[in-house]
Amino acid sequence: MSDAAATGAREAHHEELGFWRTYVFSTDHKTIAKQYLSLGLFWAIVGGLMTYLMRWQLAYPDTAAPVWGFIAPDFYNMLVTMHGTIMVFFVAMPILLGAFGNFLIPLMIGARDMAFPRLNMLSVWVFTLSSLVLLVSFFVPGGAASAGWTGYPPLSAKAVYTGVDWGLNLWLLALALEFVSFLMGGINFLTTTINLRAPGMTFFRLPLIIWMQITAAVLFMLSVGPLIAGAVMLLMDRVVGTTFYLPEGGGEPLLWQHLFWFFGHPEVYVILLPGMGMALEVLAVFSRKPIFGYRAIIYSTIAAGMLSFVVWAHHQFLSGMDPRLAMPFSITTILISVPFALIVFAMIATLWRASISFPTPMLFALGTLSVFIIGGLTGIFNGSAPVDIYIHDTYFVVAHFHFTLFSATVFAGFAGLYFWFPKMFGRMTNETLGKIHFWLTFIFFNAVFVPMHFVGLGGMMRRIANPMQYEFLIPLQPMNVFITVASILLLLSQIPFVINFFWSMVRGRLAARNPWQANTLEWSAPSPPPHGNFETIPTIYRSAYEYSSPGVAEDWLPQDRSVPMPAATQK
Ligand SMILES: [Cu+2]
Repeated sequence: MSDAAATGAREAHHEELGFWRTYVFSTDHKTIAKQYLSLGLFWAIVGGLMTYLMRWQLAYPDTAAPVWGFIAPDFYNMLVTMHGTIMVFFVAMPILLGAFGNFLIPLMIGARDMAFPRLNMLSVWVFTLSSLVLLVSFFVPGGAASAGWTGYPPLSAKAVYTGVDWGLNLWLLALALEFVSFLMGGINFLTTTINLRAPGMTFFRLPLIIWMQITAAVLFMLSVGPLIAGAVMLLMDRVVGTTFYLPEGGGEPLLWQHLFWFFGHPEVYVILLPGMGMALEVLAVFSRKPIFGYRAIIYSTIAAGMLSFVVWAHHQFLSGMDPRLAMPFSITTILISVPFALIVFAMIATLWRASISFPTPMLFALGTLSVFIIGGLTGIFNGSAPVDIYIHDTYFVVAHFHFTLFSATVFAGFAGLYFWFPKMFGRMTNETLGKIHFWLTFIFFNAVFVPMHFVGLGGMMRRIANPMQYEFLIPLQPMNVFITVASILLLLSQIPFVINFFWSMVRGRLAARNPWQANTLEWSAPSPPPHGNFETIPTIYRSAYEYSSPGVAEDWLPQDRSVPMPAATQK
């Protein structure tokens, strides 16, 4: 027995940990997952509400300025910068990897905990520290960072001219701490999956979400190194007076763009893959059918992961880099849509001739699929260098990445949350509120982001703070007003979720072990699982996606609702 398994087994019989060790300094992966979830949801509120100041400014610039006074262009830049930073690094990553990765990996592979439970605890606490640093950065002189979430120099290296600008320094520090935290998380994800699988859980019996989580962890760990080095160089330019990125000292501003996007594109998949993995699990359960093309999905995931390292300069077609580089990066970018098209095809084929039911998690999984298809298709436009010349940095791009990231983060995140809520909290959510939440979110999401494509094609650039100052944008103003109104309705659409989430946590119907009649391993543990997860570690005889009969699987049908063990564990 490994160390962690021994600790888990010991702690499984030792429930009397004090308050601090149970809820605050816990080494239990499930508690750590909930800590990540709470921090992620907190930041989602902060980063989400920031958009309303931006949208107000964009729709009614004349009223926003006098009322608030402070939606000056500088403040607007800060809002844009911090919204992007928060949503990618402090919402998507902690929720999709920190919360779901931590919660699901040990439970779904049949382990008692992560391989390094204390490292796991350290990871969430370093993330908390990083969150605090980011919070503090709002209150230093000059306010938080405002150089865009990509922090391009020479703008971001301006401290050498203007003195120390603490907002941006703290922004760099917060990101560095967050990277350290997720490096520790990634080490845990990978080691746990390699070493702590239950007997019989071969790699090709792993649930797809696990494959996608560990691929995401590998992508993150391989791509973040150059960015950390780049960030140190940027900090030195700002504080020590070096000129790595400043042309007047012989530096090269483009170097940062290369280092940033060498990380930035894989980072998109670090978010996207866990999201798609969750949607896949949910689709499989509520289609009552094996996943179509299980191995093809795994190979596609790996192919997309490898290709993601050779597409980065598609963000830089207009940056002044050698234009001959545009062609190879266009080709690799369009190539990378192939594995994703394959995964989407597998999702649709899984639905084909299935006996589909539509509880809330399934609605959100279908939302993930449909929204991702549109986001993926507009990506092909962006990836083509000649087209990108016209749409680069416009709201078309803003619409594109919100379609992909909203799909992976919001729709898949909600699919996962509604689906695993019974396992996390031991209670069921309310279906009526869940369905209302889905339909309102789906409708108003599209009302917000579909028109953005047209605003972008009309020429509106992404960081314009006052569209009324540009004559050619004035005819588009009604559309900006429409988007703002729709975005307020999108915010109000989250009320049913908030009520549902807190009410169900306390008052929801008690959940059985396996309320969805699902087939993966976490459902064989009690709801919620105790410290140590399983009464006895199960032995696995087949993949969760293999059934006795082809087509509609009989194992799925609730012949006997008292049978707790998933089919994957039955001989
Ligand atoms: Cu990219």
